[in-house]
Parts: sequence; C-alpha cells; structure tokens
Amino acid sequence: MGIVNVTPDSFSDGGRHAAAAEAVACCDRLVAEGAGILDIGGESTRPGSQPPSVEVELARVLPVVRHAVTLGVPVSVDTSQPVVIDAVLAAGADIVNDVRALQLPGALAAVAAHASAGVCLMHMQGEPATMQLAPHYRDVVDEVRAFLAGRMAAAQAAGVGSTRIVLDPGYGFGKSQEHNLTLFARQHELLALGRPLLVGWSRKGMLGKLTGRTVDERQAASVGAALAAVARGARIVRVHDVAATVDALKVWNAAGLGSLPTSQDHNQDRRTSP
Ligand code: 8Y7
Repeated sequence: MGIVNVTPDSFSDGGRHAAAAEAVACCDRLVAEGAGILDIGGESTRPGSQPPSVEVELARVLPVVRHAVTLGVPVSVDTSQPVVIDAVLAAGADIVNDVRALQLPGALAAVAAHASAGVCLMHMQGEPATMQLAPHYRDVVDEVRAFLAGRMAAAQAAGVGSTRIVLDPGYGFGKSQEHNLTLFARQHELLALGRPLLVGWSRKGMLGKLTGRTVDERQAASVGAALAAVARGARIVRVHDVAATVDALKVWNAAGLGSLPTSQDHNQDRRTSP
C-alpha cells in the first residue's frame, strides 16, 4: 500500500491545487513502482496535528481519488469523516482506512451503505493532537486486541461483513517506544482475530529512535520494518518507499519466506513450517 499525502502547508487555493497535482503524480509513480493499493489522505494524523474541516479534507482528496480510480489498483482513502467516506466511495474508491476505526457518528453506516467497500480498522489511544503526551496501557497487546475485536463486532452489527475488514495495531498512535516494540514483538497474537493485518511503520518516529536517523533518512529502516512486519503476519504494509519495499518483498518471496502465515503457524515453531 503506497502512501499518497494531500496535505498542503498553504491553505490558499494555489497551495491546494499544487498539492493535488503533486498527489496525482505521486499516484502514477507509486503504481509504476508496483503498489498494489494506493492510500490517499487529506488529514495529517502526525502527533500534534489538528484535523482540517470536512470541506477542506474533501476538496483535497476528491480530485486525487477521481484520478487514482483510473489506475487499475484498489484505492483506499485515509479518513474518519462520514461525509468524506460517502463521497469517496461514490467516486469509486474501494477501501476506507480509518485511524479512528469508524467511531465517529455515522461512519459505520457510511461504510455499510456501500456493499463492496473494504475497511481498515486501526487502534489509536486518544487523538493525534495529544496522543503522544502520556500513552498508558496495562497490557498493550491485550488492549489493542480487545479494541479491534470490539470495533470489528460493531462493524459487523452495522452490516459490514467480516470479509470486508482488515485490522491494524496503529504503531505510533498513542504508544510509547516500549509500547510499539512490545506490540511488534507480539504482533502475531493479533492474527487470532481472524482478519488480515495492515501495518504502517514507514518513516515513523520509532524508526528514528532505533537508528538515530531523520525522517528523510529512514528508507532502509522502513524496508527492514516492512519485512519484519510481514514476518510477523502482516498482509498489507503501508509505505512511502514503494519501489524499495517491492524489491525487498520479491527477494523475501523468492527465498520462500512469502507463504502467508496464519495464527496457527505462529503458534508453532516457525522453522518447522513448510
Ligand atoms: C497509519 C495510517 C498513518 C498506520 C493506517 C504516518 C493514516 C502517520 N499511519 N493508517 N495512517 N496505519 N492504517 O506516519 O500505521 O504515516 S499517518
């Protein structure tokens, strides 16, 4: 899954049009590099950020979605807003990637109304503006698993069948370095929920903490994290550096490491798996 950001620094129309043109070019480039899914986002959810208005978010993403749906890969939109969900699915987007796991009023119904739409339900503690101030868990893996189970049940109750759902532990979203690493070490436990895992480590702060690299220097760390995430059962990796990640996964698969792990495989010794 290749990341396409449409978040101009400038709120002027000029900034918005420039950002849309850049995002359209980014879609083309990521598909050429081998992305299997595009993830288009108009809300920065980096720690400390405030959400834009729904109107601004929609004006950012809709023109990019209209282009992306012509490229022959599934299109995901990173949003929490029911109005945006409804508009992008009507425009032909395939997946809603919601860091708030469809908790905003009307979000479940908006996804349920489009029978073929998929959804990624992600765990986050708190909200982006404040989530990194004091993250706290009794047991991070148990709490993330219980949250995702609850959101999956809510989605199913609203009419979103389980085969439409993928789950995401939400690395970096209301989690300390220790929380992230504990969750990563035990990521395979989330496979017990019975749905594919989507994982995003690309260029995130914890890779900076591990390597001492600035955000622009984290490509190698991000590729390493993507492979490690796949080794721990991730089926979809959300990345900026698509070409490098695709190359790494080709080698991974050629080495026979590519078979899709199940929770049962992970409960056995991995070395004895066929
Ligand atoms: C994730 C995400 C971001 C993630 C899913 C960033 C929108 C922060 N991270 N969505 N979005 N999972 N599903 O650094 O980990 O890319 S934004």
